[in-house]
Amino acid sequence: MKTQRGLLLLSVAVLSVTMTAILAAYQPTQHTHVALAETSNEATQNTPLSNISDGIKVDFQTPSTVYANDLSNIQMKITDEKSGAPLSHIDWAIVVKDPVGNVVYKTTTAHSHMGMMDFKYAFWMPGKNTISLTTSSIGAKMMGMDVPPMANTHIIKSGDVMNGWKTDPTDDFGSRTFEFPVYVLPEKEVRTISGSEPGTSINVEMSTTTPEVVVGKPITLVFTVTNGKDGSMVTHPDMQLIIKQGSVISSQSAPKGGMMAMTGAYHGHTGVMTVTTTFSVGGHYILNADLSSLPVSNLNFGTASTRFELHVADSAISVPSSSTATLAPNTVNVLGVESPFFTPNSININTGTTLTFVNTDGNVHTVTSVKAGTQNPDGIFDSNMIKPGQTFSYKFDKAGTYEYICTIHPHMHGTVIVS
Ligand SMILES: [Cu+2]
Repeated sequence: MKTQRGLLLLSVAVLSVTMTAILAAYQPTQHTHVALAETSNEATQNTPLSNISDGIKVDFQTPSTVYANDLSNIQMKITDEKSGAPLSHIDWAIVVKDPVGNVVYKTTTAHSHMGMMDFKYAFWMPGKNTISLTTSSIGAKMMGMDVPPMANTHIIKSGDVMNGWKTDPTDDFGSRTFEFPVYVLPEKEVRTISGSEPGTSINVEMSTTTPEVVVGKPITLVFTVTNGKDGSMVTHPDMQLIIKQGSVISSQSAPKGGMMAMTGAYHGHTGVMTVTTTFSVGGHYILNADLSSLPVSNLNFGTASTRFELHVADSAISVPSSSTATLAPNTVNVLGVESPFFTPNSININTGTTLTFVNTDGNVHTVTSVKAGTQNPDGIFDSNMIKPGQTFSYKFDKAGTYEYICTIHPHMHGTVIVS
C-alpha cells in the first residue's frame, strides 16, 4: 500500500506540455516580487526552537530561510533540562510531514551518541511542514540481555574525546515526542554567472508564482536578469529555455537571437521573462537557460548560460497513515516507536482467538508479554524479532488481560483483553 508513490510514474510517453511564452514587456519588476510575497500570509522565516517534555529538552534549528528543493541542514540536540547537559545514546525516529499532513520522510531509528543529531532534507512542498521527533533512551536491558552500562543513556556532565566522559547515573526516560514547524518558501534560485564579454556578470533568478508546482496545474516560471555588479535590471536580454527531465525534452524555445534575428526566443524588455507551462509527469526537471544581450541592452554581457532544477509534485501522492489504515479482523499493526505504538493499542477478543501482529514499520520489533505494569517478560508469549513486513501469531485460550511490550523499545506498550 505504501508503494503508491507517484515517483514510479516514469512513463516514457511523449510529454505533452503546453507552453505559453509571455513577454513581460511593460511589467515593472516589483510586481513579481510583491505577488510572491502576497501569496502567503504565513511565517516565512525559521528561528531556533526548543521544546521541553517532562525534564527532557530538545533544541531544533534549520536555516532561517528554507526554499523548496534546497537541501537544508536540520540540527537537533537533546539535553537534560535541569543540568543543561546533553544525553548520550538516544534513538531518534524522524518524521517529516508536508503541509497537507502526508508523511514524506521517515527514519526508523537514527542513533546519537552525544546528544547531537542532524540530517539534510529537501522539502518539496512550500508552506508549514512539520518535523516530528520521537526520542527514546537506551535502558539497562534490551531483548532480555544486559546492555553494557557504557551504552545506556547517561547525562554527560563533562569530558572530551581524549580524556573520557564524566557522566551522571543513567537517565532511562523512556520516550518523548517533539514537534517542530519548518516554514518552506516557494522555489527560488539565483545564479550569478560570467558573461562572455570580459568583466561582466549577471544574476539570473528563477522563481515560481504559486507555492507548489503540481502535475496538471499551470505554473508560471519567472526569470529575472540583473547586473551582477550593481543589481540593476538588465534590459532586453534574450533567452533560450529548454525544459527536460533526464534526457527527455519537454519544451524548447527558439534559439536566442543574434545581432540580426529575433527568432522567437524569450525576450525580456525590462529583464523579466515569464513562461507558463503545465507538467504532465512529476519528478525533477532541468531548466537550461542560455542568455544573450542585444545591442540595445543596457549591459552588453555577450552570452551566458546556466541551469535550474525544478521539482514537480504528483498531486495524487497520499501516504495512508498507519493509524487510519483498515485492519483485517484479529490483527494488530505494530506501528513503531511513536505513540500509539500498536493499533489498536488495546484490543478486545474472545477466548480461543488467534491474534496476528503485523510489523508495518521499517524497524525490527518484538511482541513480548510482561507482568502488568512492568517491563519484565512473564514468558506467556514472545515473538522474538519481527522484521519489517513479517508477522507473529498467538492463540489466546485463557480469559484475562495481557500486557505486552517491544523488548527493543520497551516504551512500546499494548494490551490484549480476552473474555
Ligand atoms: Cu520495537
